[in-house]
Formats: sequence, structure tokens, C-alpha cells
Amino acid sequence: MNMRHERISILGLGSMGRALAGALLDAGRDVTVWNRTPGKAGDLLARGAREAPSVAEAIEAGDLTVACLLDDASVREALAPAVPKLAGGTLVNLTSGSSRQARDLAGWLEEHDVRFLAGGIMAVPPTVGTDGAFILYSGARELFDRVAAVLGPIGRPHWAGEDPGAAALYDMAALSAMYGLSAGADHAVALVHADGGDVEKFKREVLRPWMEQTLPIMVAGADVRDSVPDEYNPAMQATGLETMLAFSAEAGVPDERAGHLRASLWAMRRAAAG
Ligand code: FVH
Repeated sequence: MNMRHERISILGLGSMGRALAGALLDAGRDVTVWNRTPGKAGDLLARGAREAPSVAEAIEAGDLTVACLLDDASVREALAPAVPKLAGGTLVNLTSGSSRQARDLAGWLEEHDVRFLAGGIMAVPPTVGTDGAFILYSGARELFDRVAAVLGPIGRPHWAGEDPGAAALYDMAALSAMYGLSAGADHAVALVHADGGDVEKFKREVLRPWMEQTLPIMVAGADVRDSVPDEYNPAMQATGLETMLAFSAEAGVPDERAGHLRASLWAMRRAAAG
């Protein structure tokens, strides 16, 4: 059978589920969708998708079922009544969760004779299906090879390893880095705004080129031991972070926005103490 012609059922039509279904339809795939709250299929139906009225019927309509729901609990809740229908079939879970949740789900599905790949989406809805998008998968390599051929249109498939928890682990860790950067960028803008600066000019002329210059250094230097190379003197950085925290408070930026500075101060003080 030509894997590209496998029928795909998508559980979940939140903003990510809709983007996944749209990218697969654009690539000519056969797509059935299900959502807990009906009526969210929107233009996907006009573009060729079919809507299933229940999880069980969605599973029956597909050769491959993809779940993209809110969290692990919602996946369990949606699958529990329908899991016998999945026996002998394949589930790919693209719902964010922890590595432990992915391993537990893998164990539960194995008991029900379901082949399983855990996944993590390294994209946001508007970038699904674009060149930069990639999807982490973990589980059996030969299953990954089959699924990669079918789901390629949503993002470049990347196998994280046999351990079902591997994709979730990398996904959670990568999202942590992204939220750290996002918190830092939000705090930077809040400071400029609070002190009467031109936010758009700052973003364009300073923040973006600064982030682009330092991003590779941050990734290369990330270290579990809080070690800081000599040229980045941790005691000097701790003093700088204390100044930034004091300025942030003076400017009236809520303390909760400055949590990333406290995390860095903690790391620099530890590094300085050796
Ligand atoms: N959107 C993003 O930028 C990120 C990018 C990285 C990956 N995440 C993860 O993708 C999962 C889905 O995210 P989403 O953006 O689609 O989320 P929502 O738009 O909030 O839609 C949530 C869907 O989950 C359904 N749902 C919630 N609880 C249940 C339940 N108990 N049983 C069945 N379905 C449930 C919800 O259905 P409804 O509320 O419309 O009835 C939506 O379909 C997520 O893990 C992200 O972390 C996205």
C-alpha cells in the first residue's frame, strides 16, 4: 500500500488540530476529524475533510489516528471509551505532556494492542507545514519510518529515539527555553514602555539584532553545572542582574515579570561561588 494514501483521523480541532488537518488536506491526504465540541471543523469540510461524530467512528475511519488535545488527561478521557477500536491500529499522540505521561500512555496502549508513537510539535499553528516546522517522534523506528511518510506535510519528521518519553522530554525542554526567551522579551518591552521609550523602535533596532547575535551563544553555553566561561565573569553578571532587578522595580514593572532575571541571578551566584 502507498503510505501516502493512508487515511488519517485527527482527534482535536483546537488551533493546532485544525492547522494539522489543513496541512494534510493541502497535501492531498484523506482526513477525518473529530472534536469533543462539534461544529469546529469550519472550512476543513469544504476542503475535503470528513467529520466523525464520535472518537470510535473517527478511529474506524482512519488507518492512522492522530491525537492533538489539550493535555494528557484529555487524551485519556477521549480514548478510554474507544480504545478497543484502536486494537491492531496505530495512534500518534501530538498532545504536549511529560515524558512519564508518554511512557505511561505507551504502556496502556500496548496492553490494548495499539502501536504507538509519541510526538512533540516544534511549530505553532501558522508555521505548521512550513520549512521551519519539525515534529519530534519517539517509539519503534520502523513505525516512525511509516508514519514519517504519512505525516511529512505537517513538518519535517525527526526521530528522538525508541524510548516513548524521548519526544516529550525534548519538547518540554525546548518549550521551557522558548518561554524563558519569551518572558525575557516581554520584560524588556515592559521596561522600555515603563521608562517612556519607543517600544517598536527598540524591538526593531535593538532587541531583534541582539537576540539574533546572542541566541547561538546561549544555546552553546547552556550547561547543567551553571559553569560560566571566564570571559563571562559570573560575579560581574550577578552585579548586572541585581542592577536590572532594582531598575525594573523602580520602573514599576511587576516583580512577577522579572522571574527570569532571578533564575539567572541564582545561577550566576552559584557559578561565582565555584
Ligand atoms: N498552539 C500552539 O502554539 C502549541 C504549539 C506546540 C504544541 N501545542 C500543543 O498542542 C496541543 C493542542 O493545542 P491547541 O493549540 O490545539 O489547543 P486548543 O486550541 O486549546 O485546543 C484544545 C483541544 O483539546 C480539546 N479538549 C480539551 N479537553 C478535552 C477533553 N477532556 N476531551 C476531549 N477533548 C478535549 C478541545 O476540545 P473542545 O474544547 O473544542 O471541545 C480542543 O480541541 C496542546 O497539547 C498544546 O500544548 C500547541
